[in-house]
Amino acid sequence: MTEKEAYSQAGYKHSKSLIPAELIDSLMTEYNTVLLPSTDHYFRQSTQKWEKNSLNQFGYCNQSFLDPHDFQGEKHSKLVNALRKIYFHNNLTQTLESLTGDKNFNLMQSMLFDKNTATRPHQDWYYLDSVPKGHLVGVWIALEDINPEAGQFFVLPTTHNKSLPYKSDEKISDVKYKNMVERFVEENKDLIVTPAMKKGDVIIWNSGLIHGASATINSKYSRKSLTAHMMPDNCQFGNDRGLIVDVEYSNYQGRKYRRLLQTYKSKLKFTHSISNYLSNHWPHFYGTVLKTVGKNPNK
Ligand SMILES: O=C(O)CCC(=O)C(=O)O
Repeated sequence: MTEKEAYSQAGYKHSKSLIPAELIDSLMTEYNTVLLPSTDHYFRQSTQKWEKNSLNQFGYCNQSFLDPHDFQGEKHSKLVNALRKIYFHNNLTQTLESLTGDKNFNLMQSMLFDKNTATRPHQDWYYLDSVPKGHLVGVWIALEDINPEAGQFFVLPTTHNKSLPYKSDEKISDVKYKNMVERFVEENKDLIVTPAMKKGDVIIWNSGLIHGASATINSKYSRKSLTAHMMPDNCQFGNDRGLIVDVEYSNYQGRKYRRLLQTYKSKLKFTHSISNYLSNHWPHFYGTVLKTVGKNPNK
């Protein structure tokens, strides 16, 4: 079986030593000197809120950083550059192209983790995917050798072929959706694979593959890692709940990344809190309100 066939069958691939250590070291220098001590607000994927860094007793940032590839301001410029060198590295680009057969991958979303946040299992296509579906890929990059007690990234091979039917409230409330996926994982524990990740290793997965992160066993261990979601240029961007998004791109050395202009505004903090509360506690009411104002209720 070729690597491409194995990827297509399992829905993921663990590629060892793909990202050179010196690129990771440069990124970590910027992380430790600029981002970790920063007192700015950053938007957090895990809480969907703008928050300042909160550090645990071992000095690791409790929250992940969303879309650091497009952080604004001079103070972030070296960090942003170090990230783009990793995300657009030839080794990664070539691996993506040879596994999927797709070309010209654009960077649609990124995340940086200092420690495990025990991400609940999900399929990416609920949140973001190519249109037509199934061409977006997830990328997980180890920025250090990951200790098994840190809490580990896991996948459920072959589940990218599985369309989990959403009930109407699961389609709007991501908490209810994740409860449903968690029940599936609970019933299919024997499928779980937890690759042992060393610094520079990468996992690549299809947007339909169920994945998540296990609980932290010992919080003295960090779990420094990056993720990216990348999509071939010839697709539209959206999700499998019917959303299609107009994307604005910027360029980095001939490659395209989604322009997000992540800058904190206190009004946005309030708006995000309200919409999160409503979508998870009153999904049908929230869906009706959004439809009334002409918005797609599926985020
Ligand atoms: O690293 C993690 O904890 C999970 C990341 C993830 O699920 C994703 O990027 O889709």
